[in-house]
Amino acid sequence: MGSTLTNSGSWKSLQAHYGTIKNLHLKELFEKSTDRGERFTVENVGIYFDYSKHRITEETLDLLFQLAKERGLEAKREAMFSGEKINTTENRAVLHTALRAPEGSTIMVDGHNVVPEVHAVLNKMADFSTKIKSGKWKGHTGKRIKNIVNIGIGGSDLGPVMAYEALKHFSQRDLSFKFVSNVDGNDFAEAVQGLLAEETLFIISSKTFTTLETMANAQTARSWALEYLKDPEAIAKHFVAVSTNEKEVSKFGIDPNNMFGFWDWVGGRYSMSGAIGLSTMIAIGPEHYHAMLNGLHQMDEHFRTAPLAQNISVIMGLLGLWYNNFFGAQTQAVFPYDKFLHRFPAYLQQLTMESNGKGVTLGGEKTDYETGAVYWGEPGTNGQHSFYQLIHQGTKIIPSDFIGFKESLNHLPPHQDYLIANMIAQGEALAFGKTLDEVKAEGIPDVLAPHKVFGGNRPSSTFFLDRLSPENLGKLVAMYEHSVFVQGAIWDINPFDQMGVELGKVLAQNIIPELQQKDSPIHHDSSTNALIKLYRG
Ligand code: G6Q
Repeated sequence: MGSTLTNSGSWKSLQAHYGTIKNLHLKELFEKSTDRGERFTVENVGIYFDYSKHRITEETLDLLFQLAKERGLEAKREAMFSGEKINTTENRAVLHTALRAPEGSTIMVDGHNVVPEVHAVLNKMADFSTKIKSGKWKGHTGKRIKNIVNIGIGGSDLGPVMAYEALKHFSQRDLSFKFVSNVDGNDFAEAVQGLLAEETLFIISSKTFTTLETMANAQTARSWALEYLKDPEAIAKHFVAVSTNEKEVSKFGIDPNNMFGFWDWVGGRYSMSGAIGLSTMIAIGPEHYHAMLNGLHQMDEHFRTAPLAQNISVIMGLLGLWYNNFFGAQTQAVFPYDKFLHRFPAYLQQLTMESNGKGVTLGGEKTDYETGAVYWGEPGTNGQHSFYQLIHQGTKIIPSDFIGFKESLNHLPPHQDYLIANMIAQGEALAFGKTLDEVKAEGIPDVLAPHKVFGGNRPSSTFFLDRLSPENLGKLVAMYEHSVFVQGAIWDINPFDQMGVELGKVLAQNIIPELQQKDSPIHHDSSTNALIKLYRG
């Protein structure tokens, strides 16, 4: 019995190999091979990836690459890039890579090349962004737009807000950007505090244009705008849409000419490089936006063409799987040492957990192995003053990604040296720790000494790039996207559907009328009934 994965030769070899490696200490590995810190690295497309501080040997890597081959990773990768309908549960191609394909390339979906459409939308976005920037696009009363409010949730929010925050340094500072996602009315109320409707543009971002939260916020935005602008004709100047659903966009009252489209072959959480990035493009301008696309594309090409052993996303994905499936690690931490990336872990949380949080194979069998890890993180150095304690001395194994930039976007010595010194020191301390003898040698009394021991042997990756430019942000995003793909391919799950998220969209719809019609009968379990009654008052 057992799945094809756990029955495969390479899986069994990895299991046996795990037995021989689980007690090996990183200290030993580094002592045995003094150039390990250079050998276990890849430098490509401007990313230096150091994976030497992982509990692996050459043999581990060989076995992991063998597993990837045995699971058909290379063929699956090609199937994605060439537009095969690999999202089998929704019968869709998976082509976020087409959103950043250079003009002139060819990617066929259902017999036609989608690249020209992608560029037509990008050009329309650029034209619109330039009009906003120059003040040529005027609000209903003739004033220029000063505030952009993106209304969207999940994939229609996390990418845009992450990218805006990450690239703020490159943004046009006389425009303000707000992001409303939560159906909690406080989110909208706070976002529009102090804004004038005549200077405000709402971007309603929703692939389906039916999502409860976004539609509720969009209606509230319309009422808010009309309260000041009075005239329904004003909507055309103050609302634009990003969607695949032209019918619903028109029904809402947005002129389809002011709609920026995308396609069903782009998953929500993979959509930030298409029209969903409209707010990003307005903020940083078309040129920087294209630089971001170029970074994404460079990483796509790297993933598509680099041999497995030199492929950054492949190695990342396999290392994650190694800890997840053999060491029993439950979580994976991401620590960007750059404050601009403070929403990056939240963005990755959706990307990784919505994609690989699956428990059945493509064939519908229950997996007999663990799948997606819990991703979490915060920027360094802040995390060091709180939860890093558990990573250093707790009982859990938490593989960690450190992301740093050689150059800061703000030259304020000595901050950057302090920042990067901290990042490097954390990886070092996690790997090598401090023994009881070393603690005692420092003159620490015996009674305290055990508390000051750091076991070490805690794995981490370090990613170093030159600076947080739009291009490099693009590379980082694609790097993680593809590492998610690698794991999904090996686990034989579908990283591109999201039935669990869709369930949430349905469940609340049943309870809304029960909250609103206070006398209606309710037939849930006793706990749910009691909560509904409590709210009804
Ligand atoms: C992403 C998910 C989900 C989705 C939101 C918003 O991959 O499917 O987060 O992006 O539920 O959906 P709409 O864009 O359709 O409003």
